[in-house]
Amino acid sequence: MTTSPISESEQRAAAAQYDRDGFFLAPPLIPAELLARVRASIAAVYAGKYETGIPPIGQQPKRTQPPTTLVKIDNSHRSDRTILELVSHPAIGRWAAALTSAKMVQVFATQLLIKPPLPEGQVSVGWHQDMEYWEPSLEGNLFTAWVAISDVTADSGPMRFVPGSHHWGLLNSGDFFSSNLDALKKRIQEKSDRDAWQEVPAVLPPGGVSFHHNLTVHGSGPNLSTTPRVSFAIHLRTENSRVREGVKWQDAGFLNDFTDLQGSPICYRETG
Ligand SMILES: O=C(O)CCC(=O)C(=O)O
Repeated sequence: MTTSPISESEQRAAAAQYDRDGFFLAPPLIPAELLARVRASIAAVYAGKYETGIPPIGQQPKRTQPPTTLVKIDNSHRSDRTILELVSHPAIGRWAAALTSAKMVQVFATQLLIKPPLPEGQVSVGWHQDMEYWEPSLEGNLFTAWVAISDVTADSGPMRFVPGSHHWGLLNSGDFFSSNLDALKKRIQEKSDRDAWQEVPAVLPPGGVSFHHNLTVHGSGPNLSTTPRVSFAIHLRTENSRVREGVKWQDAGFLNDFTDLQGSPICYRETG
């Protein structure tokens, strides 16, 4: 677990890697003590118990059994103070700022993702670019931090990134909700007019964090381990981003109003 400040040379190397590849795997950032509390909060939210009385976005089924499909719970940080503490953790903010040279970093949406261990073909996350989902409402410097709560091993269906794909432009050819990764890969290759395709798995220990650019192509395969893969995707913006003209927050779905600091907490602000 790294709490130490990020040195200038470390920052330069990390930012260069992020610019080149479109993603970066930070050293583990979240203390074990917080992870233990977050796991208890996840169990409560999963069961429909909301500490703040605010439900997550969208219809949540009554859950009394372990999951049999991908669980995606949007904005549970509004429902639970410990989850809010995690997603706005200053260590995530510091690394986010270091990678993007930001003066300010703000959370604008989160997803709790639980991928149960199930055979091939049943639960994957289809190749996509995050911007496909944000482009109607937002523009500018937007990106994602992904925090491993469980041990994300090579066989647990880790996220996989296609390095350099953030230079391919917005392709609008992905689908988070499809498990047909091969068909999506073909569609993305055709649209981007590229045969070359490399995949890098983001294997992370509990508390490990990856960051990816809003145009980086990513997805994940089935969880072939014996335990659920548990994580949070934390969607972030810098001061160099904005709501598109004419967009009203009530029409922006799972995106939180930037002026609502409970829904959109600030996790980094430059001082001095
Ligand atoms: O958890 C995954 O496998 C995919 C998550 C994702 O698409 C994201 O964090 O943007």
